Amino acid sequence: MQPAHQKREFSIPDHDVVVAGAGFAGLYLLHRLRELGFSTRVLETADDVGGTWYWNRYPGARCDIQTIDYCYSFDPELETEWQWSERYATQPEILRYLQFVADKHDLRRDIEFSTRIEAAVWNDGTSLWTLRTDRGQKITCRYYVMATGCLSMPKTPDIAGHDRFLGEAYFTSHWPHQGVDFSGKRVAVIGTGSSGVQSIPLIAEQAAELTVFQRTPCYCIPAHNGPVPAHRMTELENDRAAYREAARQSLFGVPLAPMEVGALQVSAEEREAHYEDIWKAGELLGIAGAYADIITNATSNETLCEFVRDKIREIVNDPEVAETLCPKDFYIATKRPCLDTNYYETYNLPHVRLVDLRKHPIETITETGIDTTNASYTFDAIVFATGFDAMTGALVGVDITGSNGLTLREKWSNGPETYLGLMTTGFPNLFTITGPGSPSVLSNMTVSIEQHVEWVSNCLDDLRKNNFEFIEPTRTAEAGWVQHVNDYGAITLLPQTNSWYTGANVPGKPRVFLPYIGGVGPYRGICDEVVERGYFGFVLEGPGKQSCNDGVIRTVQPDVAMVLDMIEALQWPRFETLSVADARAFAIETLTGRPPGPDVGECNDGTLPGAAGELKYRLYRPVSPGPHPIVVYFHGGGWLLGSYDTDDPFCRDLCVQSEAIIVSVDYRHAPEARFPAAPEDAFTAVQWVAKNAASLGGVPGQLAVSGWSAGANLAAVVCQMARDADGPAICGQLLVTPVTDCDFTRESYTNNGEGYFLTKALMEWFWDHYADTTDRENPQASPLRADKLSGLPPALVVTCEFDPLRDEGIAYFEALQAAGVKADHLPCRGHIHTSLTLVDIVLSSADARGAMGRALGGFFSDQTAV
Ligand code: N01
Repeated sequence: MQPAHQKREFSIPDHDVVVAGAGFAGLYLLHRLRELGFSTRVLETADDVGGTWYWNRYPGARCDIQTIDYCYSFDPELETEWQWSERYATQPEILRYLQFVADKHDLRRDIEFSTRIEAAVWNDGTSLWTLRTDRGQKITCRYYVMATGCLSMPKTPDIAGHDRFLGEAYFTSHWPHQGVDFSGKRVAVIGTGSSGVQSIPLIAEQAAELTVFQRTPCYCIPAHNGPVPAHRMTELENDRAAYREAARQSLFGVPLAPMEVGALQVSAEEREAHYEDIWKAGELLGIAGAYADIITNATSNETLCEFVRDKIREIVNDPEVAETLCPKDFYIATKRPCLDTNYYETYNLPHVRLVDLRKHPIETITETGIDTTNASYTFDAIVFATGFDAMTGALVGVDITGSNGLTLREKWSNGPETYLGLMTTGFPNLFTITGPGSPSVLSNMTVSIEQHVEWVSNCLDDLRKNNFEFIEPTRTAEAGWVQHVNDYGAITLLPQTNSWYTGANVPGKPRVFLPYIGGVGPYRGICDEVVERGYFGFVLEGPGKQSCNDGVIRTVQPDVAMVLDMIEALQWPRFETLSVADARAFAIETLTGRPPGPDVGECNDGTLPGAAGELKYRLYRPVSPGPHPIVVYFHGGGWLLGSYDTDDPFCRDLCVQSEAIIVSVDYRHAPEARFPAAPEDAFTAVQWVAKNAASLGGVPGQLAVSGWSAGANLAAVVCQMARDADGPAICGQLLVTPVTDCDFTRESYTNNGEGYFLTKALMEWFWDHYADTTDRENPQASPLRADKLSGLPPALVVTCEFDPLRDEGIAYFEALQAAGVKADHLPCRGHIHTSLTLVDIVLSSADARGAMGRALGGFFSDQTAV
């Protein structure tokens, strides 16, 4: 928690709130804040309302979310007073709509047009923002809200000679109000993002010649503009309130049911038919939501990429042009796809040509045209559709100085840091509408804007009601949120693509995945939870008072949270409430339909002699030619559940990652065979594998052990038994979230004993079935209790932050180290006991699995067999 400001004064400002921008966000904010009785002033650079729809007047400018969704929902009257003429309305119609809203609610009287905020300075002495405008005004306010839009700061042209051209030069982002007539002209368009794709067909209709300069092709699907589809209109009109609420709770801000299956879980024919439907439907969100895994699984994604490429090849007559228009180096929906009208068809026109800047980059713009590395082109007009300094450009474009004298530009020099995309530490009482770290551009903007406007205005109302006049996020909360935003991005393919989502389109901009991809409904839930928990993660101050409920709002990895949510939704019974037989049956049932894990070279089942009868095993062999080192693996399941094949995807993954043979062996289970049956079997199995290494395709002497949970307990115990029995030689132990002790009092049991799938009660149940209390302290049950830990093979101990077993895993690692054993610890932040074995489900554990594979490889290459 930050220290309270000792003598915070709260001077009287000119206005309670100043809002920058009179687009969708600024207009609604003004309306809302006025309703709540805050004196509010909106400052707007343009000479009228509209924001992005004021500036982007290029031919073909339209929304790419259906207009019945891309509109306000706060005013029930407005819903019926305004009728959209088209499914995707044009810029003039959307601008008229915003003007209509401004008139209806008499908003203009509190908007100062043609006024740009140049600087804003926080004064700690008065607890006010002082804003300086380009008209020389100095305005003070208690709260300053940036409603400046995510795509409002055009990218500075980064093409040599861009100011040399003596003909007509236009920017799609600042199009002349009177329009442009290209008739009879030779025109160049640079850029093939949404703005280029929308304007190119219409410019081609007028121009004598059109040359498109393309650096990166985009994926487009046809908009099929026209009337709003009847079924959507009916849905809306049947129950407007329910429709709007569904949008608010949805992933992208449009009430579309999410797909639950992955692209590879259906046949190629079914997939193709589904993609045809998406192509015919003409809906942008249909692409990102085509299948549940389209933005997380590269192979799934590629099926849709290839479908769109085939469409391009069908439409465009010249195969070479078609191939140039096919995106090949990024996954679909990892940057915003485009909705088009006749875009690809335009390249069949005789007066339209495409220049591939990947082959021949622009060298310079000249007085008369454009020179690439292999040709000189002459033009009457050049259109720059080169995009925006997105999400942060407009925010750091104002010279904003916070409480510690740091500017926002300086604070964000390595990328934006926000709490919820709403506020940033060091800049009290400054709010950003749809700021970086919120769903914003990954959603229907109007839904996200309304949610932020309502959150901010309700927040100001709450502050006032409680006699607070100061709000600022804590560093802990902000750092935690930034981590969560990054964690979410990392389980998708999006951060891998060069796009304006990552800042990669602007030279020198730090590469950070800017928006929050957790979905608008879940995000709304988080923002509401923050309020319900007393503005969790914020410092609130008022005359003579301060409050702070500090912490991180989301700590569990996002995909782990989804697994936990799914378990809760399916109302899985708690294992410890079942009979052992039912628990075993249910454990098997939970494996149905799980992803199979990666392919291995070979997978064979066999039997080997255990301590008291035969044991089954499954052997996984790498694809590469052998012989290979061998890892004997013991499955998890609390010594009661599971078998040699239940950790199948995990064993496959270990095999692929380590390039070693994995032999997953069974062992007798409790309660039928209680302690010490399991370690006896485990040790016998290791002895047998060591002896038969060559015939199994292994390298004799290159033997490691591994296991997960109770299996990791056995792996650890076997290492001690092998040391004490003078063999077999084991060159490494990979212990994944091991049980190492029978003590339930460690902090991780207290903190993580409930709510993270493996519970304290379940561990007690396992121990009760496995071992008598007198046996539990035996090192062959609790390896941490061994008198001697020296002389053991090198170890990697993997622990998960939200695992009751975390601290005993750490204790074992520390004890090994203290005993001189070469031991490493891999702590997995935000993970639970089961995270690592859920291959292709918990994608965020993939790096840890890679590290485990490398560690196994390291055991063998070190050849320090003990
Ligand atoms: O900008 P963009 P946009 N030399 O960044 C190229 C929203 N929007 O204005 O990818 C040569 O997507 C650049 O090439 P590359 C929507 O969210 C919505 O079109 O950097 N080329 C790219 O092809 C959209 O995503 C609508 O290799 C250069 C293009 O210029 C976002 O705004 C309509 C270059 C820029 O594409 C931005 O779209 C319009 C250079 N130096 C916009 N620099 C709707 O439909 C850049 N390019 C609602």
